[in-house]
Amino acid sequence: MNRKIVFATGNAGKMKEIREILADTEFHVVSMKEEGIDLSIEEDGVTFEENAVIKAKAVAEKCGEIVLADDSGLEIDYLNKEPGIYSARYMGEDTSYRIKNANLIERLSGVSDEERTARFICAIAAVFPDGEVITTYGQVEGRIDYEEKGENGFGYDPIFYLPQLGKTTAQLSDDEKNSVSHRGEALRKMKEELKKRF
Ligand code: ITT
Repeated sequence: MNRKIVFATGNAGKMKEIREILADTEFHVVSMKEEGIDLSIEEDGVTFEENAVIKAKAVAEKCGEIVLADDSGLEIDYLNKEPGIYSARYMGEDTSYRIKNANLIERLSGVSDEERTARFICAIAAVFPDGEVITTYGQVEGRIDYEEKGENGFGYDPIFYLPQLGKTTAQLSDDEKNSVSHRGEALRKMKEELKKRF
């Protein structure tokens, strides 16, 4: 029987990508909701890694499975790396990304291409049933676009432009995004760690 991994996320956009990236493993990946775990977790760490570990440990306390968590976000250099670890909470958790994205574009009005640099960052934490905790990391460099483009992905994807591809990450197919993204990189590293252990 395939070994189970519980993913400690309530974000459906992340979960879709995680399932695709881990599809070629022996693991059966379920969300915390599918595992029947309903938790609101206070993310009070000061780094992506700390918050990923906080989420994974909170769910690991509720089940005996391997638990993974993703903490990620967008750093914009011109805005002193805002929204950073506060990416989900920026302008309020319930504010639509139409509004958040429009606000970030507005805050960069008049700013040149060279100064619009930004990156998506992702830390993945794993808590194993024996208590071992490890993290992996991924990032992808890009720029903040001048308008929203594309319908795929989620969150800040419509304004995150990849100069080398001439597209925002919302204009990429799922496979294309996963092959270049912060989450793809961090999860591929985590797959290697899982292979060493199971
Ligand atoms: P969980 O904590 O339940 O996993 P969350 O959405 O609260 O869900 P985070 O605290 O890690 O997750 O916040 C990440 C935010 O960063 C996310 O809500 C998006 O706004 C943004 N983000 C991260 N990865 C992204 C991606 O691939 N594309 C677009 N936006 C992304």
